[in-house]
Amino acid sequence: MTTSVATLQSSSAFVQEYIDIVTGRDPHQPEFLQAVQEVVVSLEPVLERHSQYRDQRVLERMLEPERVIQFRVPWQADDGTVHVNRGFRVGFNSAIGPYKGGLRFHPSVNLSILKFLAFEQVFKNSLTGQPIGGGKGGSDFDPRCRSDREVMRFCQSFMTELYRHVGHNTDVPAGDIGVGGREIGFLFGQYKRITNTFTGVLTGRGPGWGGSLLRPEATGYGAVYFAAEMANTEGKTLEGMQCLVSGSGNVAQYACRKLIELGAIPVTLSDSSGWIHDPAGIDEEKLQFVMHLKNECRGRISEYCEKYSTATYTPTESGASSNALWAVQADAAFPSATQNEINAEDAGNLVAGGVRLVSEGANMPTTPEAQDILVDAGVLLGPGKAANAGGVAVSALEMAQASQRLRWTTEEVDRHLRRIMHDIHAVCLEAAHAYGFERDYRHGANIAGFRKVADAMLDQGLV
Ligand code: NDP
Ligand code: 2IT
Repeated sequence: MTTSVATLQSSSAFVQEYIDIVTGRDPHQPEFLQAVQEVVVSLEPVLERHSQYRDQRVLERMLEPERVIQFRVPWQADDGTVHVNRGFRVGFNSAIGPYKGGLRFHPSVNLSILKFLAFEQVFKNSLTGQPIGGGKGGSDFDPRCRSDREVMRFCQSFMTELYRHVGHNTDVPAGDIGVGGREIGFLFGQYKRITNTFTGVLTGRGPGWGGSLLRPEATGYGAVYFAAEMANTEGKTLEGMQCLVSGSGNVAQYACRKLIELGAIPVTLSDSSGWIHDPAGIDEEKLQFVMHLKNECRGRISEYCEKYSTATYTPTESGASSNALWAVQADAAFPSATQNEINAEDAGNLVAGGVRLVSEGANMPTTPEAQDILVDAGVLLGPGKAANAGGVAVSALEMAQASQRLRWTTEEVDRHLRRIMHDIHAVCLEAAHAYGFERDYRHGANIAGFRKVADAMLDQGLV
C-alpha cells in the first residue's frame, strides 16, 4: 500500500519546518515522512511548553536514526539458481534501552518502510514502560512460495552479516510481516553457531528454547485489550460487536481469537489477494482452520470459502480506489495487515457502516486523511504505536525471563500484558488531556512516547 508525498503539506509553520528538514534529507522516503508528520503534529504544544527540548534540538536528533546498516544477502534456491537480496537493520534510538523491533521479509521492503517502522517503534516501546529502544530491519526477500530449505538458507545468509550488529544488550530483533516462528528459529540457530553463545538475541523464540509463553498471541490479544479499554470509556464492552479484521497472519489470527473469547463476532479476514466475509461469524473452529491453512499449509484466504459456504470471497482489484472490506456494516475494526490499508474513502465507508471503534493491530494502517475522518466522526481510534504494543511488550518480558533464566506461566504473562495495555491506554488519555487534545489517542501516544525518550536524551548529553 502506497503513500503520497502530496499529503505532506502542513498548514502549521512549526510542523512544516520539521517536515522540510526530513524531506530535504530524504525526499524519496514517503512512508518515513508520513510517520514523522503524524508525530510532529502532536508535539507543537510540547515543544512550546518545554524550552529545553528546543534548546537541545531533541526532536531534530530524534528524526535521524542513530545508525542504518545495509548489506547484501546472497542465497541459493532449491533449483540451484543464485539470488541476491538486500538486508537492513535500522537502529533508530537507544536512549531508553537496546534497539528493539521486528524484522520484515517482504518484497516491498526498502529503507523508507524500515525507517517509518523503526521511528514508530521508538514511541511504541517508550509507551510500554519497559527499557527498550527502537529499531527495525528486514529484507526484500519474499518467503511466500519458498520451501523451508530455501527460507533456512536465506535466514542463515542474512544472519551471517547481521550477527555483527545485534546482541542481547545491543539490538534484539523479533518477527514482523513474513518473519514468524520458523524464520526466528533459523536466524537464532545461525547466530548461536557463529557466536558460540546462547543468549536472548532474538525474541519470539520457541517455547522450548527461551521463548515466552503468549508471545505469538501478544500483539493480537493486546490490540483487543486496548479496544476493550477504549470501549469501557463509553461504558461498553466488546461483547456482541461485529468486527472487521484485515490480514490473516499472526496479528489478525490472535485478534480474532481474543475477540471470540470476549463474545465479539469477527466477520472478515484478508490477504494480499483478497478478503472473505462470513456474516455467520468466524468462530473458534473456523479460526483453527485459518491457522492451519496459513501457518502450516501457507495457503490463501480464498480457500476459506471452499470450506465454509456461509462466506463469500472478493479478490483485491489492483488500482481500486478503496477496499470493500471496510464497507461491511460493523461496530469495530481491527486493521491487522499492513501500512496505509485504510484510505479516506475507506474511512468514510467505515463511518457510514456504523463502526465506532478502530484498534490498529498493524503499523500505520490508516492514512492521515482517513484518521481525521474517523476522529472527526467521533470514532475511537487506537493508533498502532499504542494498540499493537502488546507484541513488543511481551518481547521485553521474554528478555526479562531470559536474563533471569526463568519461565513465567501463561497466566503471569497475560496478567502483565493486560496491565501494560491498561497503562498505555491511561497514559495516552492523560497526555492528550495535559496538552489540550482531549480524548485523542493519537496525540496522547505521540506525546507520552516522546517525553520519556526526550528526557532520557537530555539526561545523557549530546550523544
Ligand atoms: P504476517 O506476515 O503474519 O501476516 C501479514 C498479513 O497481512 C498476511 O495476511 C498478508 O497477506 C497481509 N499483507 C501483508 N502485506 C500486505 C499488503 N501489502 N497488502 C495486503 N495484505 C498484506 O504479519 P503480522 O501479522 O505479524 O503483521 C501484520 C501487521 O502487524 C504489520 O503491519 C506488522 O508491522 C504489525 N505488527 C506485527 C507485530 C507482531 O508481533 N508480529 C507487532 C506489532 C505490529 P499475504 O500473505 O498475502 O502477504
Ligand atoms: O511492530 C512491532 O512492534 C513488532 N513487529 C514486534 C517487535 C518486537 O520486538 O517484538
